[in-house]
Amino acid sequence: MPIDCLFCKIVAGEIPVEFVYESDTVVAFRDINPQAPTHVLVIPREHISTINDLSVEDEVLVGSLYTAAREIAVAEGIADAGYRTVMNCNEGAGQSVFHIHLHVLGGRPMNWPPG
Ligand code: DGP
Repeated sequence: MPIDCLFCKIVAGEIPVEFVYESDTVVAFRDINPQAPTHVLVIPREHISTINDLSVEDEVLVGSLYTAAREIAVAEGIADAGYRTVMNCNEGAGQSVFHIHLHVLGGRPMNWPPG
């Protein structure tokens, strides 16, 4: 685990956060700065810094982020109305925590294109 990774500390339980979903490979919790009525972050337990660091061995793990998102959307009651999943890569795209995470946003209309 990288010494200063905030999300690794959350996975390890060093920073108390309520998980809205957890499995052997991923956990999910509410964003501290929500941009929609539902704003959940789904992260792998394993540290991966950015999308650029993914390898073919991670394909199942990345898929599990999405199946978690689907379950969360159902539990949050936003699956039918629609929701957005976003994973930012590097600063230029707005990534601020360098442990990959899938944003799950819903509960309001979503605009396109995103800002
Ligand atoms: P991004 O900008 O794509 O790297 O998203 C990082 C998100 O992480 C951002 O929306 C705010 C959220 N976040 C940062 N620190 C914490 C924290 O300590 N707890 C929680 N729950 N969310 C955090």
